[in-house]
Amino acid sequence: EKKKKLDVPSKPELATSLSPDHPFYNEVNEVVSNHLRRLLTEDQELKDDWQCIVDQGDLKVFKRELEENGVPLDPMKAVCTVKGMTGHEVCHYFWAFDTRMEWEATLESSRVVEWLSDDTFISNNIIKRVWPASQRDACFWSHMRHMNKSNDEGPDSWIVVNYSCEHDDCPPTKYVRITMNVALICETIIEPPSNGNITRDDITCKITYTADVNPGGWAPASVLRAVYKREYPKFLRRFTTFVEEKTRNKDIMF
Ligand code: 18C
Repeated sequence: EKKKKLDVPSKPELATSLSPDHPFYNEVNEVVSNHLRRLLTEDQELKDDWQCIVDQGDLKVFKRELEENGVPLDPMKAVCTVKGMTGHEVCHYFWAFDTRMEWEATLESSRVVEWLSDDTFISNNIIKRVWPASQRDACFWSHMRHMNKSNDEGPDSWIVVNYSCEHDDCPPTKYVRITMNVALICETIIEPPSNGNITRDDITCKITYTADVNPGGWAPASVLRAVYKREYPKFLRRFTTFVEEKTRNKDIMF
């Protein structure tokens, strides 16, 4: 049976509201494009050197073991499928600063350092201490954008990137500074209902999360790997449950 063409409510096309003269403009665009390029080679990567460390069906976590001068740098990747929410909603809540502490269990505190535009801000995040390592913090920009589609049939996609940066109002003086390149990419899949009226039951979101984190100095690899294996799936469950609760009785944000 031929699928009926959907009447998905239109939304304004968003590129970035960051001005092309902004000092971060080139970096933000470059980092976003690199993530998209990386996503396109995903299946190949999963076949080759990625190792699956958690498989719960709808949620899988992969890693690649990597160490530099004794510092564990294992790139992490997770894929997760959730029903009842759009990629726009999932990305919105991953990016939104005002609700970050409601789902982030690994942070002790978080503060905005500077807003660069209405889709990009810099924050300072103090991470809970993991014994026996010293306490860490991070300073990164968070950027959210809608991805332009190459054709009308493909899924609607959004991306959020959290990428480490330096800022005069956020010197790395008190804690060990971690650096990272994290991306959350979401695709919305809509199963067309026969009556044409889309409800949350017709929506599935495919999430791809990648995290390259440098713990910024000595950290015992075995402890870190055990923490990652436990914390990444926990984060995805907790975060997606949070989005589900936030969106449950609300209009769908396409
Ligand atoms: O992406 C996530 N959150 C974003 C918004 O905050 C953002 C943050 C990313 C920081 C991630 C990584 C922190 C790694 C820290 C290394 C610390 C080294 C300590 C040495 C240990 C031996 O992009 C979601 C991030 C989900 C992260 C899951 C793994 C994090 C492990 C962090 C350790 C702190 C855990 C404390 C938990 C204690 C529970 C009792």
